Amino acid sequence: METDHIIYVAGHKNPDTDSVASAIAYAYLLRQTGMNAFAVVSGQVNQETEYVLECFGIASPAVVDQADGKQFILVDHSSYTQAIDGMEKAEVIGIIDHHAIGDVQVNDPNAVLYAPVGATATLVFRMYQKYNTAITKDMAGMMLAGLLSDTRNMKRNVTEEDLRAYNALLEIAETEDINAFYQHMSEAIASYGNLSDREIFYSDFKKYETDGKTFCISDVNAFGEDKVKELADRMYSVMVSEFENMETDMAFVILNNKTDTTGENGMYMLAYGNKATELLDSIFHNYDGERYFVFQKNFSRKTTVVPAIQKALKEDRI
Ligand SMILES: [Mn+2]
Repeated sequence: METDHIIYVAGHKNPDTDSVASAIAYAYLLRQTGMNAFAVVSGQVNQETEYVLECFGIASPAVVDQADGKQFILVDHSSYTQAIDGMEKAEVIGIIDHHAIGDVQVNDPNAVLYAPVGATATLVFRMYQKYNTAITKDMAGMMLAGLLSDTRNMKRNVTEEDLRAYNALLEIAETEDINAFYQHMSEAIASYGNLSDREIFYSDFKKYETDGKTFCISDVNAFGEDKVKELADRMYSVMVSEFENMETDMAFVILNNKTDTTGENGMYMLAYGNKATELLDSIFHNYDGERYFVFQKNFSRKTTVVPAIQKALKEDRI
């Protein structure tokens, strides 16, 4: 069967720009090496990714919402809770990721690349160098966008390797005003177009499991403290009404204040579910007693919030 020879390169559910850009750029690289690889997404891309794709004249990858029986390479995730449905019954032949190592099984350990860099795009850039393959202008632009998106304009979780990738990609992509480009990306992601509150809530939503307990975190953005607070209340309503559907023990929302478009200001968090508020307050000690956790600084879900919650759950703190 011909379809047996297609290798799908896919990022996580509720795809973000790094996830989509990495899938596109890595599939492109694999095709240069003779593999029949294609980038796919689990669902519609977000507004930021849409803007970036349009900038570089690239079509949005096809949607694959059932992985069963297909062959995959995963980028930007490695756990079944974040993978396309049916991934347990798919064959995963490779993983490239910068998150904590997940539970997806791969037969060949050499086909797995994990490194704690700022973006998966940096690791895809590493693969281009490994295969000594020229990077086209549009692929450079995509990888650059993935890097900017995950590192909030090179302000967060940036390693030496990210910086090297950034400088090389910037030169190839010929992006004239990188700060303006990032500002447009930020505006796109915080605009949410015509999305309903429920769609906003699920636009960057991830599920985690620690010691048999599950928790979910939705990561959303708004410009300015007033807008953050308004969006926080709307997201709280969604969190409460969707709680049963999430099949989780605890739910959290991170609301980034994107006032400073070259980076980010503070953030809010919300918690709901079995002792979720108590757990979060035991970590950050900043619950306002009613609804909000208020932070002067912005923290990364991946490097700060998730590890802190996992640690608290492991310690059986509540
Ligand atoms: Mn990423």
